[in-house]
Amino acid sequence: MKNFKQFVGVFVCAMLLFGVGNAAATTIWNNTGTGDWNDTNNWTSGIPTALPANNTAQCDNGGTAQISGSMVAPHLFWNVGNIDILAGGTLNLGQHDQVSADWMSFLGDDGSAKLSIYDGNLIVGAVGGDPQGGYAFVCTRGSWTPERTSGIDQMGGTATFTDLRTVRWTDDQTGSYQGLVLSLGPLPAYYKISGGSLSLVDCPFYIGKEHSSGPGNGTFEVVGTGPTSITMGGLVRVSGGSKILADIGATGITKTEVTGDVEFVAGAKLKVNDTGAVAGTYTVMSWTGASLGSDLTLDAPAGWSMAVVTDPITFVSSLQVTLAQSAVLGDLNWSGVTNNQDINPFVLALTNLAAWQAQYPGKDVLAVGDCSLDGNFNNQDINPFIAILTGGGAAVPEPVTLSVIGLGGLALLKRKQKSCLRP
Ligand SMILES: [Ca+2]
Ligand SMILES: [Ca+2]
Repeated sequence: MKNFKQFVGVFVCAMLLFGVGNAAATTIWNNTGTGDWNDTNNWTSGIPTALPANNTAQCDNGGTAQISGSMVAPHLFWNVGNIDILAGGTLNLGQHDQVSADWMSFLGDDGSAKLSIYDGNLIVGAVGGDPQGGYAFVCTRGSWTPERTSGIDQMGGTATFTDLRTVRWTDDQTGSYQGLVLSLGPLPAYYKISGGSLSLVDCPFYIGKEHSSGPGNGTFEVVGTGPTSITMGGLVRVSGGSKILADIGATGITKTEVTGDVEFVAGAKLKVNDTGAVAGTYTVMSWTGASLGSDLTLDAPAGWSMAVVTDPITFVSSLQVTLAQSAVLGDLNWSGVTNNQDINPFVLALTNLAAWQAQYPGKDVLAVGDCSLDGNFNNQDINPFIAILTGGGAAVPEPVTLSVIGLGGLALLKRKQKSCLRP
């Protein structure tokens, strides 16, 4: 009873301090299918409004809220469900001018959730002076139910996180984790951007954040399919369990700039996507007035090697890596393995080298085609190529019938070439 009295006392004091009108209120999404955010029937207590009314928007039922107008939610607690920000839509979570006020938690304690930005706007922070807001989580520590993944999938539009940076937490965390946090601890979370603009204004970005239960498991993935601009102002820290997937060399990424420190914690990965890789030297990130510290594990696609050009420890103005593909003998289509898929490219290279080079620009035909290892690529390489394909070399197993058909074509080619060579 004593505790209860204390509780009542605290509650009454709180009511006196903040007033009934300002008491926290929650409105819960009750549509298990897909519905309009701006439809009061989809909420238990009405459409979320700016303070001081409904200041928490919550969803636990797996439904999808679509936003096509200008909507606000001072707090977002989307445990299980989805939010789609459509063309012309804006979700503004910047409603406070105080720390620890703007926040969103896609996982909370109960599940997984996803926010998709199609062609609208997401605003977090951006109200008041300095500081302007609290923090933004994708996947919190919550209760440790395994196999939950939450994320943001940005295909266009804008996402802006402003000045989420001030409060330090000192419970079982290491230092501060205010800012945009992708995964706090081992539960996976991601931010995938394939178009639009992502801006972190004076806001740290934790790609994974170490927790007492383990390293963070965040993935920041940049896919170069549309015009994409990424500006990260503040610390960018990639935890030992997390990674940046960079589709480097891809078209469409117009700007990637970091203006704060970059830390790769030991074991953190920079991984080049498996598709669309092209050999060359790339600037993965560029920044001003900052240093890149600690360790970095490079992880290239199979058959490729990646090396840091610039020293990741010393102060540099950019992080550059070279990407090179290792040659496999007989791999005429540069897929990383030699199999029957290489027969047609082999025939093409022998009969029309210019056409082969047009199909595999920048590739060295000798490196893969000189199966006789005599320094030339010509019909003398046909038999050694067949030997590799049929198991005489380092070829991978393949369906027998396909091989026989392909090899029959090669044998025909061989006869033709011989007849051409002999007048
Ligand atoms: Ca191949
Ligand atoms: Ca040769």
